[in-house]
Amino acid sequence: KEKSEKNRGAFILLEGCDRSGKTTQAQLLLQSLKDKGQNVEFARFPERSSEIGKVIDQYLKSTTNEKNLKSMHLLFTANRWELMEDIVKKIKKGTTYVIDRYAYSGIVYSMANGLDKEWCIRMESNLPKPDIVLFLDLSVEDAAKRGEYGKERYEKKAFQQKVRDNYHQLIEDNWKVIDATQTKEEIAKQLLDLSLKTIEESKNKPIQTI
Ligand code: 2DT
Repeated sequence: KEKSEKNRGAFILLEGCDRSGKTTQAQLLLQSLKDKGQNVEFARFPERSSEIGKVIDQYLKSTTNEKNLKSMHLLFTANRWELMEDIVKKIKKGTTYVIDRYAYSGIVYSMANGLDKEWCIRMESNLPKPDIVLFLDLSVEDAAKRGEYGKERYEKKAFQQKVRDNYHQLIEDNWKVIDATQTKEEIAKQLLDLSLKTIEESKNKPIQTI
């Protein structure tokens, strides 16, 4: 095994529908891991600041119907590739990454737009695979109770219902389904415990691919 893969960091992913508390929990998790002395960084997808990210940002903010859904899907995928090279380098050197959304968001949102599941999955192949997927699961009714959805293209109840159903079709062995109706503190504790365990268990394992 490559020397650089000894004592690597972990790739911890948070996924969930809009309003599942994912972004809040990602920040809490980042801070608690730091407090535990872990070497940890944060990233999110889409990363809207790159050239590709700017196109994605415009797409998400517009509400006119998009005809080139496959090409949009590939831009989201390209946005992952453009960041993951550096992220993997750092993981191999021992940095743990907490990432907010990734390939699975790509698959479930594109499927909700009517794209074929197998096609979507195929387009994500060979990307680095997370060591754990922390899926914050919440019914669309409970999500809607948390206040108004935002104004971006996907922030509508019927669409979110599809997204949630699609997530449930993707659950694999490395996923943990977290009941997002629990208190913020309860969720944070579960995420921290699972993350610390994953960091321990991933240390000397190679990074897998999707
Ligand atoms: P936030 O920035 O609020 O998380 O919303 N999305 C995301 C896709 O359609 N495809 C993808 O590959 C990814 C990563 C989910 C971003 C929105 O973009 C959607 C919600």
